[in-house]
Amino acid sequence: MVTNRTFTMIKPDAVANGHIGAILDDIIKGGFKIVAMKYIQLSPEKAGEFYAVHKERGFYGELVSFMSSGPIVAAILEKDNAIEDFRKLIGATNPADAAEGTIRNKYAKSIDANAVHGSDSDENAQIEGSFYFTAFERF
Ligand code: RTP
Ligand code: MG
Repeated sequence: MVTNRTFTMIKPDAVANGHIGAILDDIIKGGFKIVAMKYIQLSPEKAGEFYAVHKERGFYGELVSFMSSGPIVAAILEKDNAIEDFRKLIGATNPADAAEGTIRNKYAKSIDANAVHGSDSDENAQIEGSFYFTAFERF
């Protein structure tokens, strides 16, 4: 398994608010290389499938409806220590707790509309990347 990769989505709020360019710029300046990328809108079914791990959580319904509410950018990123470094770059889940200068601090409005996703483990990065991209679509 490739372990120096993570998976991200620029969520519907950040896309709608015009932050795709700024967020990609932060990601690239943060030392990440883009190895796959697409602009896509999830159906509620596909969003539910992606977030199936959160099915039992109280926020699942809202999360699925939010994530299917508009287009997103999905990407696989590469860097040494990618999982941990990317979560540092994006900041805490709740933007109110996100450190100064992080992507969520700069571009997120609420815990639901929190601008970006970042994988939480090598295993999930692999699963999430494969949800969006075939082997042919990755470098
Ligand atoms: P993500 O997966 O989006 O990178 O965020 P995360 O690991 O920091 O958070 P996670 O626990 O995986 O939750 C996934 C997304 O669900 C929303 N959420 N809402 N209302 C709540 O208490 C709550 N908790 C989580 C967030 O939008 C979070 O990004
Ligand atoms: Mg997560």
